[in-house]
Amino acid sequence: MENLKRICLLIIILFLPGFVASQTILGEVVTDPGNEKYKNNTVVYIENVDARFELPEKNPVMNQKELKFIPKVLPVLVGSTVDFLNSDDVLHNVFSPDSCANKFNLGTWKKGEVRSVTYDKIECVSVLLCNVHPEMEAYVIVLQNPYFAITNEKGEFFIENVPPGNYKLSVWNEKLDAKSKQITVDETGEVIVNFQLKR
Ligand SMILES: [Cu+2]
Repeated sequence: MENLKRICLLIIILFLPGFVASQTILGEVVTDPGNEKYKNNTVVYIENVDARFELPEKNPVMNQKELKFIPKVLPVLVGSTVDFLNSDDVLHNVFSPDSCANKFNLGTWKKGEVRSVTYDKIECVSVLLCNVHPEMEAYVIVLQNPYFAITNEKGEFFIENVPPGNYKLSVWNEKLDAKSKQITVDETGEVIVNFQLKR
């Protein structure tokens, strides 16, 4: 009997970490009438989580295809190296004029080639431009932790596998702004948060 108790206790201890549930934060961003087109591509992110995070195994990619940067907005974990890829038959360039983090000019290169930049300053917004095509523009948003999401065309977002805690949830949008919100993620259920984006 005593042995059985011991075995049970051992099983509980071994599997306990697996029972610490992680939750989803979800919701949508809404805008004033006339600004609906900006709902898309809003970054929703937790400002700070007290932990260190592993970088993703694969570098995030910013593509240049059909004379556009794809994606238009790329949120990344701080320390990430972004691979810039040219998928067009024409030459493209990538440069960033903002001095906030990573003022750079990667030069001009042809199809299939990749050049890279490492982003190591938190909450920095890096504007990306191409000096061959002035209409091309995109953004890299550098974040402290991997708990971020980007809204779809309906303005919806999902941040998954968030550990329980109290957090400040913020948004970044190319044209609009919204107040940050204090949220609590506990062990049960989802957290629903909506944002009103304004000019
Ligand atoms: Cu270009």
